[in-house]
Amino acid sequence: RSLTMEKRDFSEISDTCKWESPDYEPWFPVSEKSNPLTRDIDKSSPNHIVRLLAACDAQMFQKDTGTSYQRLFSDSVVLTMLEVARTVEQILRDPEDSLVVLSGCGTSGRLAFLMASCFNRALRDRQQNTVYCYIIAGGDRALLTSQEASEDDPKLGMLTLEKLCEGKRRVLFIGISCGLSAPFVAGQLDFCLKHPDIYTPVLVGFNPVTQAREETMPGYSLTFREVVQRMEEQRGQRAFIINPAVGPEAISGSSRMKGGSATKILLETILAAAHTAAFTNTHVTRRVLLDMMRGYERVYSVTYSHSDQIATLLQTAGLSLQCGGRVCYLSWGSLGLVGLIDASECIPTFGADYEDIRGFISGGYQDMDNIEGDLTSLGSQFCIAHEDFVSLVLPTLSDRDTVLLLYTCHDDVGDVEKMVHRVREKTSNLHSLYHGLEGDTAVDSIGLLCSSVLNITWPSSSTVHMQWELSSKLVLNAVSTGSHVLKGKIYRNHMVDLQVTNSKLYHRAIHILQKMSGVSLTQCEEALLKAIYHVEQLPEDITSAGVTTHTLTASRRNRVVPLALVCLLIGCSLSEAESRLESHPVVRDAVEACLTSSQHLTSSAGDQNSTNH
Ligand code: F1P
Repeated sequence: RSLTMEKRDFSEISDTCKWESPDYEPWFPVSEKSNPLTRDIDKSSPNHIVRLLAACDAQMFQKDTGTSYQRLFSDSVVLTMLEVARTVEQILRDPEDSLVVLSGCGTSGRLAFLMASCFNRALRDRQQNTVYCYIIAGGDRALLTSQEASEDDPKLGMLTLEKLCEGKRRVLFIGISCGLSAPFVAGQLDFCLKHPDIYTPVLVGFNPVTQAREETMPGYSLTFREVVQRMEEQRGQRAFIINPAVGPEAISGSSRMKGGSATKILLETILAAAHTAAFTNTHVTRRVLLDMMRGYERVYSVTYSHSDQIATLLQTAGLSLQCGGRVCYLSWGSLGLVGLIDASECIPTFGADYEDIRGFISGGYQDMDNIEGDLTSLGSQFCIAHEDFVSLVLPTLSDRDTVLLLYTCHDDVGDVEKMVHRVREKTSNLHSLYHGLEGDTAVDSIGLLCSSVLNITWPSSSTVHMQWELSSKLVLNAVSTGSHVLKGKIYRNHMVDLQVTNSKLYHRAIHILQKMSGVSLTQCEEALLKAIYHVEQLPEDITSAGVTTHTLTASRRNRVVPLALVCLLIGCSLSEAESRLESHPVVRDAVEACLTSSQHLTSSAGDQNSTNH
């Protein structure tokens, strides 16, 4: 191996642990820090992007390194998981008037839905009553679109929970907020603490409790951190906190990636172990939990052992996006939900159009089994069945578009084959991700019709379908993130053109501006507000308005952060910034052009801007 390769490997190893140092971006919680591994991801090749994503994902499973951070496999984390699993086990043994509620915002709410559906299905298969419910801020439409404003409403969270649990005797409430930050979830946790006779709250997130959000919430007296402190006082008896650190996201703050994967790993481990114990008349043990989590670690390794094929997919999808084409995930079974979730997240994460990356699930809403049922009438964005694909997308499909099939050996291969033939009439840019079982000898007639095939073989187990889901999530996250990186949406490892639709994203935007421009937070906030309201001077009624007013206005505007950034970098007016952005439609190019012209490149774009914090 060449010396440069070895040097790079060495620097990757030291970058892997760098974020754990107390001096590394100390003003950010782990979930918002930028990952030292990916600082040049925006300039990387498809193969290297996959390698970087694999290195970031590996941080999820890193063992305790003796720092102040607890990790997935830390004793304290596993012990709390054990206690929660035993509580679920008790509910399964005596389910009368009891509920296990999984709740969250954005990705966390989508995963709550995915897991509640999966474990209710497992109960139905055993002819048992279902006990799981999900809550997602913004209701079912948030499963497919971004409804981030509801995330900021603690009272709404509380009322939704109260209504759902009316008349129940016992409720285990699992609130998921990767950043320990969503007001919607804080309101629910607080409500549980106030009604300990019925509710036991569990918080799942990926920051230490000392990094829980401190900002006040509209119309609410407590901060997230104060709610967490109250939970800590009850910890281990009436309240549980599961919060290992999994390292910063590959794209800063993009908690749909590791945050989502780790949520799935932790909660599926807890729930699956509780099911096994309750239905085999045993008890959940530490070893069972550890074995399952190690199983997920193997899913990670097996999936990324196919890095070359993942890179091919990412490159193809990137080319489609670059030339105005579309990427469609056509999935069968529960992989359909994974596809829908990944695709829908591209809209808020990358400011993508819903047609850029779009998911379709074989049986549509029948397969979804969501509370509010068929949402098709809400608009074409909510048309998710394969028949919708056939009527809305297929007629105009061409080689510019990428189609990715996701299916397993449990799905109706005949149905997959029919779809393949229809797609092939329009494009040869067809790829497949297939999960099979060891000993599976079926002839791969579908693969023969695809330009690339990613076949993964798994040992048979009762939880293999959940492993397929995680594996598919890793692949799709890599495809959607990597293709947007190739499209030029990312600068360094920041998504600059983010939608400023809630208070977390508002503050993230200000910090990105600060990091890129090197000027004070106050100046950055002013520039952001000018871009949001499209004014050159800020009148009193804007400066005195609350963040909710700002985010509501921002949700109706495009490219506010790039606009503010250009203004800050070259000290120009909004209209000049607009024309500069027009001449550089790729955000990364626009930022670089400004940095070069203002000679900020060496002095202000670095990571050394801490002095202004
Ligand atoms: C919830 C969330 C994310 C989404 C975006 C806005 O975050 O909706 O899922 O990607 O960042 O916030 P959290 O409460 O799980 O930290």
